Amino acid sequence: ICTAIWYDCLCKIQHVIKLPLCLIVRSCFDVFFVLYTSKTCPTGWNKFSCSCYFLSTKSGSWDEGRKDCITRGADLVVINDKEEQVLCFANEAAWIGLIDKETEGSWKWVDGTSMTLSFWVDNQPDNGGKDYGAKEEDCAHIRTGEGWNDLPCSYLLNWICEKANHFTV
Ligand SMILES: [Ca+2]
Ligand SMILES: [Ca+2]
Ligand SMILES: [Ca+2]
Repeated sequence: ICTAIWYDCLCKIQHVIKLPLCLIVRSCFDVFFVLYTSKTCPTGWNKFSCSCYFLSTKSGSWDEGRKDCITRGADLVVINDKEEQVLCFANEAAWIGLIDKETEGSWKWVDGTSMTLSFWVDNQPDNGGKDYGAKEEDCAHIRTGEGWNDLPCSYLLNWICEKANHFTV
């Protein structure tokens, strides 16, 4: 709810100062108005809020996906809110930047933040890698038109990169 209030606030501010601003809401009272670095995203990337997004056409392990994103000046997507979650629904299941490799059950984003808001589908994460001949499931992916599931990191999926399109705060 507070996200909607802040977005409304952003609209009003923009009317006054006429600068291309975007809004980063980390929590209700942890909010930044930041300036876009560019009005557009690179070809092949989708613009949404303060970031640009890229869905890979290839598939690979979670590590391969992350490496590819870094090569593109981005990283695997960090899903910060419901709007971003909806945006990331794709026709392909895809890796996101969320892992519990370090400590089982303690999910962390690639930007170093802990997972607070989550969109797991029912009965996930189950760390049930045995179904795939692996020991564990430590990498999260977004299912087609659904929420998240954990899978063995070596599994081959597409991936979603996110590139910040604003000056850092
Ligand atoms: Ca994000
Ligand atoms: Ca796990
Ligand atoms: Ca699972």
